[in-house]
Amino acid sequence: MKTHAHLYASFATVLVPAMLAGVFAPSAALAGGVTAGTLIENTAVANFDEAGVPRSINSNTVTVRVDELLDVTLTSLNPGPITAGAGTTVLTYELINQGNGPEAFRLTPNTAVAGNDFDVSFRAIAIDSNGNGTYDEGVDQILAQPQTTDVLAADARLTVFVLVDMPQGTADGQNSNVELTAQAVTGTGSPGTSFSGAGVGGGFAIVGTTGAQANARGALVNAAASLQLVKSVSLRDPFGGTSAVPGTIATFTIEARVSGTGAVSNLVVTDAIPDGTTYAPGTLALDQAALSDAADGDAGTASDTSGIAVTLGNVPAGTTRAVTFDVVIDK
Ligand SMILES: [Ca+2]
Ligand SMILES: [Ca+2]
Ligand SMILES: [Ca+2]
Repeated sequence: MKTHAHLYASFATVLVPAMLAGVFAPSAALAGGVTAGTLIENTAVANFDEAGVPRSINSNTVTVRVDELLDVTLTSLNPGPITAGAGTTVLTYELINQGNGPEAFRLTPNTAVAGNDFDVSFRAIAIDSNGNGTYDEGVDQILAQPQTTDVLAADARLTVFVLVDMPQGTADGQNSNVELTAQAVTGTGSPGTSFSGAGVGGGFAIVGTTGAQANARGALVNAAASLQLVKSVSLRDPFGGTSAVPGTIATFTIEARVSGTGAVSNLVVTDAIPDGTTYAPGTLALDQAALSDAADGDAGTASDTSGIAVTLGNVPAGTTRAVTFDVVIDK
């Protein structure tokens, strides 16, 4: 150690970045250490007096080229399970090239993680081309299979999106995990495994402590809204009773009950006017507020021939909407 300390103190050690010939750029500390391909040159100096005259001689120079370390980390950027509904869900991961040289990484998704309540279907892997941290359809690049990143510089970070689709029939509150694996394209293996000639400048590429591969898990929970449609009828006969005779007014109530989590969208309730009855004009109502029979600005239409239709649109879970209308039993 003393010898080394002396050599450094005498400026006999110089670092020559092979990639940037002639340019010495003191860089921030790299995760992977000194940049791959760097030449570490070392010349010893001896000072002495010869017959009272100060003399100095140099040793031969020893040159060591720094090999390339292959290391990678991958983390999920979703702080907890993503609440996912029908359609596509985006999980976000961050890949960091922890090596000391340029490297591309192969990305492999696994949607069938042990313990899943259900498995999502894999759609695509995209990279955050515009670097804003969120997935932008049509802007962020979808990777072709086999999904492989561009070559990333040492210490470069890349935000990766995994797009998955919710299978139909998944119950509210069910959980699923999606695992992403990143592997150095040059090779993976136990730490210390070396690939001759595969490193920067034709040097060795050596697998680092991460094994040159990493995986991370993102989680999602299904927020499913389910719809129940319940129909009931009450009767008022011409005699003040509740018998079903010609002339009896039948009031139908259709309840749309949305439960679970999330919402249903584009909800439209329709009903035909039963044979043997006639629609009682002006009786259509939604949650006891009258709707006009005409197709106009409100949510409802009604006629004897076409029946009733009420547009409810987006209805959040935990909501019940009630549509009512009257028919008269034909005489
Ligand atoms: Ca490389
Ligand atoms: Ca983006
Ligand atoms: Ca209307």
